[in-house]
Amino acid sequence: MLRIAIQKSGRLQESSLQLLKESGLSFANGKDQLKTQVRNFPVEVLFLRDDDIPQYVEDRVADVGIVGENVWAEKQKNNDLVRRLDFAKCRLSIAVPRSETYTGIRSLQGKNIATSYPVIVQGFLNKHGVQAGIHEISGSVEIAPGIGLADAICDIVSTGSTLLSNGLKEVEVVMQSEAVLIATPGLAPEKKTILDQLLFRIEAVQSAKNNKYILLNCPNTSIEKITSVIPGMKSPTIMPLNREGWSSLHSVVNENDFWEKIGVLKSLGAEGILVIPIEKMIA
Ligand code: PRT
Ligand code: ZN
Repeated sequence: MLRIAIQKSGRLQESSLQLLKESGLSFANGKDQLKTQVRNFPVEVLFLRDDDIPQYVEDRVADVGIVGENVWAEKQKNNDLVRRLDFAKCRLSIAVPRSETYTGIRSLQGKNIATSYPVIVQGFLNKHGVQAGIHEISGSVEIAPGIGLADAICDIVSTGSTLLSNGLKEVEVVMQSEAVLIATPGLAPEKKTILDQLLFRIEAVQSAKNNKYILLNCPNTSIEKITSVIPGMKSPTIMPLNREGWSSLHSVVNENDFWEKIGVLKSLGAEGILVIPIEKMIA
């Protein structure tokens, strides 16, 4: 039995549940439950506050957990980062009042920085040889300069609109973050086997999200060039069209360079291009 801790409510909750469900785990989401048993896989899901998850994983109350990389880095618990999960992407940044002149990290020398991430901020300042005061606060960090509590803040930024509406500007990115799967080091072999099976499934879900199935018609003379643009998993499938000199070509294309490749395919004579989502992808 593997115990997985996820956030009880908040920004990580929905995507964490979705990832487990897309990995084929079936369980009741019970809003008021502390834990639930997965019906079709040897896993128990615990619902906790995100800040508590690294400690619970260190204490082996949970074997693995899903948290923001920022929380993992701040807590410095005995946790291995097993995999990045590609959701809840954000950055931890330093911001100062917009009216302030900022010429570089040296501008922070002697200043007071309000943050909920004192460990990460201290590490960042040390790395750059800057001495500044750190004022730890647990919430509403962005109002600190406005009420005279600090000269600068370090907080999570996603779109930047919170900084903007508080008269602040982002001046340093301290770290990029996304949801990560963490695990207690040295899992028992039985738990490790279950985790490996789960990771296999997560990988299939993630690859599927990052790729699309693509079908197109092309003149036979272009098959070779098109194959080099979209080689697919092993190689594309080619089927003759009921029209002399033409084929239907099926392959897989990555989400990241999708539009660029479509342009190239069109210039190589591809027509009738269909792009279809993939549910699971196993290499
Ligand atoms: O109750 P619990 O302790 O479990 O949750 P929490 O309130 O501590 O955390 P929660 O749910 O707010 O965030 C969980 C994790 O989501 C964080 O640790 C990050 O890893 C990640 N994440 C992703 C974010 C954001 N995006 C985000 N935008 N966490 C917080 N924010 C906040 C930020 O603090 C700021 O107030 O959103 C505001 C900034 O957003 P923009 O879009 O205005 O820039
Ligand atoms: Zn929290």
